[in-house]
Amino acid sequence: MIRLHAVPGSRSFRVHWLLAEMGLEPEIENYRIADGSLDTDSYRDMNPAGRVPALEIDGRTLIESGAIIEYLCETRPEHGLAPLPGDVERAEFLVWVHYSETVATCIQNLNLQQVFLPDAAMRSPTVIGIETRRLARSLKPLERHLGGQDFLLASGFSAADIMFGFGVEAAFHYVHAAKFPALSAYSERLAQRPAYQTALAAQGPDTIYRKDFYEVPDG
Ligand SMILES: N[C@@H](CCC(=O)N[C@@H](CS)C(=O)NCC(=O)O)C(=O)O
Repeated sequence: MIRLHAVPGSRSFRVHWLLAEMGLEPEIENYRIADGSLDTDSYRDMNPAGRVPALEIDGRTLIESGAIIEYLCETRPEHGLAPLPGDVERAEFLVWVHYSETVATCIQNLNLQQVFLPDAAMRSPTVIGIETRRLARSLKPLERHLGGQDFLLASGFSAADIMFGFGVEAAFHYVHAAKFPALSAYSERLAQRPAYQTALAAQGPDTIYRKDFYEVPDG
């Protein structure tokens, strides 16, 4: 049994997508952010921080999307979705897997300010402006990198693209896709993958964003 604890549109999509690339179909337990469903004793027994994803697999419960991605690639190497220790691209793979969290943290801070605070008066235009600039700055080196090759690794698609690709799509709620043409093309390339489509259809509709784009408010 493989069970994924998920919020549609969140980092749990990374795990769902990787499982689909491996031809694995998890049972899905869906939650919502900010409705208290992650804030229960039984969920915190799985993920003490009350976050998604959590993945029940191989008789254990794993948390942290990056760790889950690395674990799945190492325990299921036959899918060839990551360079393993000793491979010349291993170090670069690990850098991109973890850099994806640098990008995701900016998005998470913007989600809190722009989506989850219940009252507009609680938002800080200063913080939103700073985080939007930090997000754009963290994407710029990727824009250059992906202007020259189709995927993060020169050898082709890998699980690093799953870690990062999820963030690129979310980032375009806060930075204009037109300013990042290589990343936009990359995001579309990833979205065409059959496994991406499978996971997207199975996860259910995004429950996070209510608008396509969130401008930095005046102030
Ligand atoms: N580094 C963790 C971050 C997990 C995380 O923060 N997930 C978000 C969704 S993308 C969440 O569960 N947020 C719920 C909350 O902040 O209450 C990972 O990669 O799994």
